[in-house]
Amino acid sequence: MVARIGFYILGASLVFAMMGCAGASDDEVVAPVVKTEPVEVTESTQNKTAPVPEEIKEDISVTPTPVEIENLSIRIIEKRSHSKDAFSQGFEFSGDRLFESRGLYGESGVSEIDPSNGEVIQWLPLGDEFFGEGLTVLEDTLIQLTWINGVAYVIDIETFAVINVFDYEGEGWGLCFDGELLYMSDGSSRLTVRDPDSFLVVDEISVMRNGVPVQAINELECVGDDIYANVWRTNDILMIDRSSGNVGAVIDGSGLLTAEEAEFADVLNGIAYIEESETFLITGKLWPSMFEVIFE
Ligand SMILES: [Ca+2]
Repeated sequence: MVARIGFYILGASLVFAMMGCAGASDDEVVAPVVKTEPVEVTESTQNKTAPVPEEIKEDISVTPTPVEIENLSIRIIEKRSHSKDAFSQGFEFSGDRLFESRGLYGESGVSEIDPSNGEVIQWLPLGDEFFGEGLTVLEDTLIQLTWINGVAYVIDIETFAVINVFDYEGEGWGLCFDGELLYMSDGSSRLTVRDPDSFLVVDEISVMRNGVPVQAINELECVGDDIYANVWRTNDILMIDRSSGNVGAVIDGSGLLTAEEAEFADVLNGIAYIEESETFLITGKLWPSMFEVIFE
């Protein structure tokens, strides 16, 4: 535990140093963020209604390619606790370790959480001006996007120290790594394909459902030849062919929470594949629960 706290202080100090938070002395960075004024989840904090980029409008002119789309449902294997304070933006395993990115201003950061009960094991806060978004595992690092800050943090998976920062154009929403390339969503129907060493765009994919672009692609999970994706403000999880961008299956993720649980919960968001069992762990923003599931 002492080592964990040490990692935390080191990581937090580095983040503050890298973000130019002058005045935040080491003495002040001693414990997981003290939230004296919880950020209220309002329309403005979740407002992602950016204008549709020109290139997306052009997508509409693309000749529709009929694709057989499978409709799948969710079979729950186990329901587990998840922090209702976690505005989940990225969710991914590295072996049996589970990592989560949290959003909202003043609440953002990266955590390692216990997959059996959702308890936080390590926590690296972002500065108050940063809004955390998608997260993926790349070898022995984590990469965390920010929404409109235009930076992605590369974090040592053991020490939680920030070891590099990438700049990028546009918004950051979801991120996954297929073992060779990174795939990133930006709230439109477009996925940018990026070089993992430089973070530069090497290709683009337009996500199409029956020939129609799907907007607001959010959290991502690379599994084999497919990318699983949440769609903001829906209960759909899409299975997308990563080479064509075509949606091959739609998974209905509605009805997972009880009415009581849903009262303060935000949207479904967060897909983490469990390689060993070939199952998924899914959750949502401010959800008190996460679910190990099979799509069938
Ligand atoms: Ca994921």
